[in-house]
Amino acid sequence: MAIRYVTSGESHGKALIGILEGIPSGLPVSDGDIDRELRRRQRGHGRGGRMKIEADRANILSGIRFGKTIGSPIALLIENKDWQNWEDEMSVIPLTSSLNKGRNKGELGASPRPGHADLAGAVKYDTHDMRNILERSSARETAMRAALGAIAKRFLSEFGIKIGSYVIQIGKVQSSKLKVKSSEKELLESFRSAEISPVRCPDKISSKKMVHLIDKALKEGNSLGGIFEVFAAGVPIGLGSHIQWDKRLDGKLAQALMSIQAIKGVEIGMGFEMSKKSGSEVMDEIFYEKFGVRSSELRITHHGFYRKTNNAGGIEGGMTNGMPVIIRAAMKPIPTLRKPLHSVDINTKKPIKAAYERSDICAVPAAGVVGEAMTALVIADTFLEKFGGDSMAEVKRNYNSYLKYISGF
Ligand code: EPS
Repeated sequence: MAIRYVTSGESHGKALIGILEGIPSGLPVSDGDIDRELRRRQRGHGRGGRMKIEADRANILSGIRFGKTIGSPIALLIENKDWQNWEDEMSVIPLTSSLNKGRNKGELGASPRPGHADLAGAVKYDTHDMRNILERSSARETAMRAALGAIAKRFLSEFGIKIGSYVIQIGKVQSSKLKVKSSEKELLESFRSAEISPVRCPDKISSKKMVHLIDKALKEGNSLGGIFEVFAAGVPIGLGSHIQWDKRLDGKLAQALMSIQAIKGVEIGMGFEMSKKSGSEVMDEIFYEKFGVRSSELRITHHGFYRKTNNAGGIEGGMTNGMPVIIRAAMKPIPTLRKPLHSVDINTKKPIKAAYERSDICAVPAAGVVGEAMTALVIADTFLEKFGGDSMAEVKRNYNSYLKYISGF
């Protein structure tokens, strides 16, 4: 592992904190780079009232001097603006009863929400106050992942690697652009279209249908999930390795993506669909052109080998094969529902309706942005494992020497 990071913070606590270690010295990073990603994560039709309260901004506490990394751990802080409404409920010190006036705000009572961390967490951490669990299991934490991922993206951009995402399904509405893409041009076009869609979906007609579906779910007190696709374009051949289970890049990406709140499935490239087809239908045939592929339809591979299809999603044997890396992640519908479901009172053990507190209706567009961050952190880590150095100049020397080597392979 070349880079490591941790986050801390509760959804309605004072702030989120993140520490990222292992980024070489000499990388230009500004709070603007980070805030741009934070803003992208906050958008998306279907977010609840909370996003009107927060305007996430990163406060860089350490690791950056005069606009560049110095090789030491980078610490970030994102304030929770909503905290001022929860000071009593989230008090660090014990409250006297006179201070305890806000105690019932967002009271979950004793009714765990099906699909949420409430019940398993309460039993595991020995508490009947499920706020102790939900505050940390909340997807609020993903704001910090987006912030840390922004630094990883900034690092990768120095090597021409671009990470993006778009939504391909919300509820039953699918985008018409489902085929796994092989060309960077097509990926970047989809990305650009997604950036101006209210649901981050590249095609306009499906976007409209998705917005309509979310509005319907809102009226019905329901919630929706969906699927987003993340890509990493410009990735060199040979990141990750076949030699050990925990060195396989697809395994690392699956864990990173699966760790995002509410994600229930991850596919690489054609994924599950591949299992229905015969071998000859899905393998990406290998072609060669001496000076690398220059066509705008196919990526410049830095070496002569290329594919016309990308069903493998850019990964074979746990290693990048030079094609864009494509990952899909499926998000379940948000479990907090105005339409109450059956649950059991954890004190009386009697049937009860599940609690409702303010929540989002659909957060798939935001989850895609978080997926980009997690992908960037994994790719940056494997990249540094291979081309590692303490300064950007050293990493660039190592990388350029590899490019020279593969061009003559
Ligand atoms: C979340 C519930 C909602 C979301 C929150 C995740 O927050 P609240 O309970 O304050 O209304 O808005 O997401 C964020 C705050 C965020 O920044 O993404 C949950 O229970 O997971």
